[in-house]
Parts: sequence; C-alpha cells; structure tokens
Amino acid sequence: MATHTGVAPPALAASAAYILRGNDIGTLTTAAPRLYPHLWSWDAAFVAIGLATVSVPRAIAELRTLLGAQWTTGMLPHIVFGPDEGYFPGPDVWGATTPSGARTSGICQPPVHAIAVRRVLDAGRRNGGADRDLAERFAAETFDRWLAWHRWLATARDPRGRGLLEIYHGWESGMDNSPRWDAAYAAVRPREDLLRGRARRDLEHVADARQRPTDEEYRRYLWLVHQMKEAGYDDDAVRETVDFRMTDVFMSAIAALASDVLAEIGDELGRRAEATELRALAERFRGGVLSTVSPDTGLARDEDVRTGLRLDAPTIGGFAPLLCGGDPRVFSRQLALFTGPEWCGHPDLRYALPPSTAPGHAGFSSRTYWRGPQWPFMNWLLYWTLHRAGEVDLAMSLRAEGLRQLGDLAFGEYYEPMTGEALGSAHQSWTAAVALDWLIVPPAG
Ligand code: 2M8
Repeated sequence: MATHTGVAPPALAASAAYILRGNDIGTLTTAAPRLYPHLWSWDAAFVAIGLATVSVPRAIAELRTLLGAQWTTGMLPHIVFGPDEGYFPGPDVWGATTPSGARTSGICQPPVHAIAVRRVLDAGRRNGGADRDLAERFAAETFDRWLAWHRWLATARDPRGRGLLEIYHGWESGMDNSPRWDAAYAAVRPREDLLRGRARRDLEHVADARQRPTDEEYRRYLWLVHQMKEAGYDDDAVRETVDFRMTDVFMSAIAALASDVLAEIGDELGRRAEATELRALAERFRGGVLSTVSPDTGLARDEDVRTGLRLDAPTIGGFAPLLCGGDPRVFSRQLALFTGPEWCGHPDLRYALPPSTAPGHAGFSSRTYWRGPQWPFMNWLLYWTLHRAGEVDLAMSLRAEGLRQLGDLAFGEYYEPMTGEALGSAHQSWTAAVALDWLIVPPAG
C-alpha cells in the first residue's frame, strides 16, 4: 500500500513518530509546535492514542498531565498551559489555576478520553510485560477520575437531564467557527473590545489569515471568556449569565460513546455499580441525540437553549448519531447521507472523507478552518467508531483515504477538501497520532 505521493507506510509512520517526538516538551505534547504550544484536552486523547503505538509509558504520561490539571469539580479543562508564552488568550487572560498549581483555561472540550484509555490499555496488553502492568495499573488508578469527569458533564452540563450537553463557548465544541454556531454568535454583542491592543498570535502561524476565524469572531470569543471569568467559573453562575448557551449534539454523542467505553473498562476492573451508572448515562445521551434528528434532513441538530430554536446547518456535527447509534433507521439513513454525493461521495472531493461543512451550503468555505476543510482526527474518530459498530467496509475506506491524504507528510491541521492542500498548522500532533494508529494498530485491535 502506498499513499498518493507514493510514500511507503514505514516512512509515513516514522515521520509521524518524529513529529510527535518533536512536539514533546517533556510533560506534555503541544497540540502543534507554534500555533498551539500547550496541551489541549481532546487533542491529548488522540495524541495518547498515537503515542501508545510507540511508547505506552509516554502515552500514559500525556493523560496524567491532563488529569493533573483536573478541576475539583471533575471538569477537565480545555487547555493545560505549558511554559510557552506564545498563545493568545494565555493564562493571564483566563486567570484559572488549579489547587495543584496547573494553569488552565476555564472551559472544556468533548469527552473523548475514555477511548484513549481503552487504546492505551489495549496497547499495553498487546505488548505484554511491563507495558501491560503499567497500562492496567493506570486504568485502575485513574478510573475514578474519568468517572468524575463524566459525572460533572452529566450534572453541570446537562442540568435538566435531557441527554444533551450544554456549551457556553464555541471553543468547547472543538469546532470553533463552524456554521453550527453562527446564529448564536450573531446574538453575542461584546460590551468591551477585549481584542484592542492585543495581538492575535494565531495569525502569525498560518500562511493566510482567511484560514482562521476573523477578528469579529475573536471579539466574541474573548467576550464570553470575560463573562465566565466574571462569574468565577462557577457552573451555575456561568449557565445563567453567559451570552452563549447551546446544546452540542456532537459532544453529547461523544459522551454517549465514551460512557459506554468507560463502562466496559469498569467491567474489566470489577467496578460493576459504576459500569451500570455509565451505561445509564450513555443511554441518556443517546436518547438526547436521537431526539434532535430532523425528519427532513436526517441530521442531528444543536439547540439554542435560550430561544429553544434548533439549528439546521449541515455540518459534520449533524452526524452525531453515527457515533452513538441507538436507532437503526436513523443510522442507516445517516450512512447513506454520509457516503452520498453531498458528503464523502461529493464528486469534487480529492479524497472521500467528510468535509466539516457540506460543500454547497452557504456557510461552506473550503479553506476556512471548521467551515469546510477535512480534519484527519475526525476521520479517525469516525473510522474507529464505525468499525466498532460493525461498519467495517466504510471504516476501512476512511482509513485508506485518510492515509492517502496524509501522504504529503505535512501533517496538516486540516485539509482543503477539493485540492487536498494541507492548511492551518503543519506538524499538528493529533494528525500525526492518528496516522500512527492507522498504520500500526490492526484495524480490529
Ligand atoms: C482549535 O481551537 C483553539 C481554541 O481552543 C484555537 O483555535 O486556538 C480547535 O480546532 C480545537 O478543536 C483544537 O482542540 C485546538 C488545538 O488543536 O485548536
């Protein structure tokens, strides 16, 4: 098997490992060398999945760094800051330090972490010996911490038990400027220009500012941070005061999937009561996600909690039911849509991989971040989930196309879907990590 540029798998794997090693600052792997010089929560999970293929202890260290910054509430913060001062908004803006002394942001990201624990455990068992002992000890020792994270989400972020997680910033979704959030952001009116006199450090590290959110968007992002900080990052106070309050259907589907995965780990550890609790959570989130599916489009929808309006933007977020399952009819309709001409089967795509927004939609922009480009880690997440759900052919096609896309050895943050050009940051850690997993771990593994 060779990628589109003829790169042989061992060369691709070696390059990916080299990228991860280069981004390793000892305590953490930066999400990217210059654009993102810190640890991001959901990036760290994918990074650990990649690291597990080359070093189980190093993968565990990555997850331990994230856990070391866990808030007393159970929240895993979306950024754990390292020593670099080159990111804006940095620790001075967030003003959040944990009792353990970790400098963090004050919001969260999708809870994919149980998948990383599963992958690390499996890698340890495949290797045997010291790796097995270490991975099994790690899973047993940290199980309660992951459980606390899921419990926090279920209470603080789903206060009415609807099975739909609320977010208070687009950054929490991980899909920062996706058309999913356009309507909600349009209603956010910053009362202070918190960008004035501050430098957008992100723009220094991309070839073209159009690949990043606009200043107008950043003003709103900073305003929400300001509001949350003013509320002392208190869960109840934030919920009542912040100008952005959305349910995130994709994050909810991840919570369902990850709760099931954590329940399986709980079974293996003999934690039966907790496994039962997690399965009930998975069921709740699955029900929440399915309740949002549009009978017209077949896609799941986010909701503006304050107006009750459901949003119909055709983005990758709408495929949440592919992650959590639960209704065979919804699932097969989504599979047909996903592989059809509006999505992976679109005739103009360079690789048959899901764009972050449907080409042709008004909000689609082929070079702009979460408004169109394809994201390798997302391809991996769908590959892994669909394989687990028994959709082996589609999963293997995502893997093959995903690897072809990465044959340019750029390890881009995201890719232009029509041309295949790498965009955003080069040497993005989670991109390298998923390449390693695809290349080294047997698909059923
Ligand atoms: C992007 O988000 C950060 C803010 O959290 C940024 O633009 O500065 C998103 O793609 C997010 O999903 C990702 O975790 C982060 C680091 O890769 O970058």
